[in-house]
Amino acid sequence: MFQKEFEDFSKIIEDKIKNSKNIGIYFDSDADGCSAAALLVIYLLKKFNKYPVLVSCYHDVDNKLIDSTNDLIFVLDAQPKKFDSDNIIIIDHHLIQKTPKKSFLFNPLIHDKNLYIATSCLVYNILDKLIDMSKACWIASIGIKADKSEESCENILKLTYDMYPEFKDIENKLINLTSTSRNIQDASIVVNGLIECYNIGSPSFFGKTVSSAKLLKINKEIEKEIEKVLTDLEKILETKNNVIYKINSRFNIQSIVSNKLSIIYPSKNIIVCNSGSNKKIMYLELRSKEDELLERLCVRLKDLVEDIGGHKKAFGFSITKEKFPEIVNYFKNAL
Ligand SMILES: [Mn+2]
Repeated sequence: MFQKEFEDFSKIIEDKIKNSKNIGIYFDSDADGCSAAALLVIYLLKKFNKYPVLVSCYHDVDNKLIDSTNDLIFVLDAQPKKFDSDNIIIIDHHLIQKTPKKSFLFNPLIHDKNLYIATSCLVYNILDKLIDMSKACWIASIGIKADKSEESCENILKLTYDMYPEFKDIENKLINLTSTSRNIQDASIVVNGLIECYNIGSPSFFGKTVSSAKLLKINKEIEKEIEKVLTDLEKILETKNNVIYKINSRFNIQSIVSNKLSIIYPSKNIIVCNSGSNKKIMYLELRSKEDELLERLCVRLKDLVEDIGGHKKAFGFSITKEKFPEIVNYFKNAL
């Protein structure tokens, strides 16, 4: 599937890279985005000896792109809404919100809206047309497994289990550690950790190299912090049905915390807020069993928020910090 499309797109990529000096990779800070970025860096180093600028994005690609000085920009596992230019190459598998006029976009949904293929699998297949990527198959497999797209990426998974039998025993640990990217401000540490292990020659070094060991330490800190916040919130939720709670953590743990709470308290309305280490933005996570409530709130909130996303029972969005009091007031009245 897509062999011709992979090949055509690989030619565009190679041609653009050849004519660029300063390359930036903007990637979604989750396991799939980080794996995709690591694969692209490996290719750039191997073939061109070029090391790109790495910028991780957390629903804020457009905001990050404002400051870009790169003459070639890759956007992986995400898509800019405002920026559209012929020096932007997008590889993504999320719903296409706006078809770009100038940017180069590879998204399987263009061809078939029922296809589900992880971005790391797409990047692997495209780059594999240019150089042999097989040694890096385990990196693609992390993204594939984390995004649950095993069905459409069987070949890469099979290759991984054949080439790296050690992968099977550590895959959950790898996915968990790579997913720490979701909780930290700068996920390039995850990408670098993957590349370091690739250079040594085995995924089993993940957690032992400079970057990945640091990541392991951060991961433990995050787990502790989640536990502490959960204990605090459980006390509050025992007596209240609607809660707006602001976490003061430098890690983005609001989504994990609210997911766990919504399982323990499925009938309560829970809003968890946190800025992580972002100076301007506040992230809010809503959990409620009342679909209508969420829908109503979201319709009303559209003009106030920077970014909004999710499904019926779980909604996440971001606002600029100065709007926080207004939003809290709004919720207090609406709940
Ligand atoms: Mn993805």
